[in-house]
Amino acid sequence: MRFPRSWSIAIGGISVSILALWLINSLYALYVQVSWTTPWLATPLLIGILILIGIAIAAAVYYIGIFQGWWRKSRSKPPELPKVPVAKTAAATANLQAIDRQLQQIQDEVTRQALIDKSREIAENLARGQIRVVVFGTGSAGKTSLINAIIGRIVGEVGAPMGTTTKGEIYTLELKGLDRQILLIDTPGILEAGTAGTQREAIARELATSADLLLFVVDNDLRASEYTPLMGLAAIGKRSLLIFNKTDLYPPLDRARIVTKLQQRVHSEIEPQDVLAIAANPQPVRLESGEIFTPDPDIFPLIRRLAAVLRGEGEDLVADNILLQSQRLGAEARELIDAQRRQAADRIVNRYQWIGAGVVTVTPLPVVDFLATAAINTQMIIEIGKIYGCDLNKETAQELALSLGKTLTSLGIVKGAIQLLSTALTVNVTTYALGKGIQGITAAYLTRIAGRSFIEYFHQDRSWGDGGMAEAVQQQFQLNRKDEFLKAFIQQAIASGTVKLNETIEHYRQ
Ligand SMILES: Nc1nc2c(ncn2[C@@H]2O[C@H](COP(=O)(O)OP(=O)(O)O)[C@@H](O)[C@H]2O)c(=O)[nH]1
Ligand SMILES: [Mg+2]
Repeated sequence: MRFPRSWSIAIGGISVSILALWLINSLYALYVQVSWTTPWLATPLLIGILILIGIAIAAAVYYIGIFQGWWRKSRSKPPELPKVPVAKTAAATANLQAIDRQLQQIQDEVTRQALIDKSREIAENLARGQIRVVVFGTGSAGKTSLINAIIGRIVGEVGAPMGTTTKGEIYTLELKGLDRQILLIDTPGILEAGTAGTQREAIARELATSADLLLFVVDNDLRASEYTPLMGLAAIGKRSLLIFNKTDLYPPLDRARIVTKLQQRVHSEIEPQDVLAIAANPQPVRLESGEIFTPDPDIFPLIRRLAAVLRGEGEDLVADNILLQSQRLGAEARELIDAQRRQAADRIVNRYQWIGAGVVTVTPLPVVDFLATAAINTQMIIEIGKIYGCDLNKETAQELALSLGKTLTSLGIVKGAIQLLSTALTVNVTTYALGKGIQGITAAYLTRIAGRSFIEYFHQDRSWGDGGMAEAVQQQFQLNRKDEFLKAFIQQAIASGTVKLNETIEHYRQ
């Protein structure tokens, strides 16, 4: 037979009290006795014994606690935040720092400042820790009505004409069980008529791209103008809910058909449970009795799903988005730096191509095969390398120049270039007769092919790519043989004095 719990507590309590009384009594007797014999010892002895008893009780409680598992919970408590977002947040922070270093390399001050501001904004968003829920979709689909319904009070002007919302309007929400504050952001719609609409659309798209979570509102099956941006955003990893609003306008069967259709259309990027049917602001209906009746908003499925997503994925959504944004910013910065480097490298190639041409024209080389070697200046290679942050020594540059020269010759590009330019010259410059100038302009042309090939080589971190040097060179030859380009190239040759009009006829035959 088991004792009731209250009985055990009572018996235990009485026993402990009796023991305590006995202890106090014994201590008192001891104290009296000692103070008779050695009075100075009585008080320190009593205090010492009390301390010992205290320690004994504490130790007993501690070990009973271990046995009962009292301390286990607080000791091995799991961390509050799941590990993944913490790692992602750290990754996002590291990424932003790397981007800041990259941004310093951008020469154009206005562009650099704009990107630095963007980077700062992302960092601030990360620090602020709010979840940005952006409501996006076609004008008049009911975005503002949806926000009104969620907030439960009128927060924005809701009207039938398109373009009620001209800029992003922000409302804050708190959700039980979620530490982060939620920002509900209303956007102007997409697909509005007129230029003002286009501008607003750009703002809306920008806001949608910055969202942690996207609520994409439609009021029927998806149009192409809705499908493209929605799938585009979902494809870059934007967490999205597709909301079919104004369901009160459809009979139940049609409503279900549209929902199924929507689920099928977006299934590659959006889960079926994230396609939700609501009526944010149902229109009044006339009852059979003739009474006018306005149904309540039907947004419960959305609220439930929204809460589940935010509670379940909130941390992930913020971290993912920050990472996504910083990656986009990084890509933008890389592209800019890349364009900047290409421009600088092109200037170098331009300079060297006419220098080389001059040298060849002054000292004509008898053998065509030397042309390529003469055209590739090792200093040009070193300078291009420097732009891409690569310090080449003279020997390496010479080796590169030599092997590229050989490749140009062995692929027949030297002869090809002579032919190409001879034809282009006779077609484009009527007063020109083929003379020794052809060697100069061919040298310039080969310098360009070589220079462009080296730009690609350094751009790809000193690699010629899968097809090797030969393919890289061929590709540049193909890219630089278009009539338009040749015409402009010849104009440049004339301007630089490499090709002189009415030159004394001195037939060049190889
Ligand atoms: N029948 C019906 N009309 C709605 C519903 N939600 C919004 N509307 C109407 O659609 C029009 C545009 O709504 P609004 O919220 O301004 O759309 P927004 O441009 O996307 O912000 C307004 O006339 C709303 O009353 C709905 O659930 N049912
Ligand atoms: Mg609106």
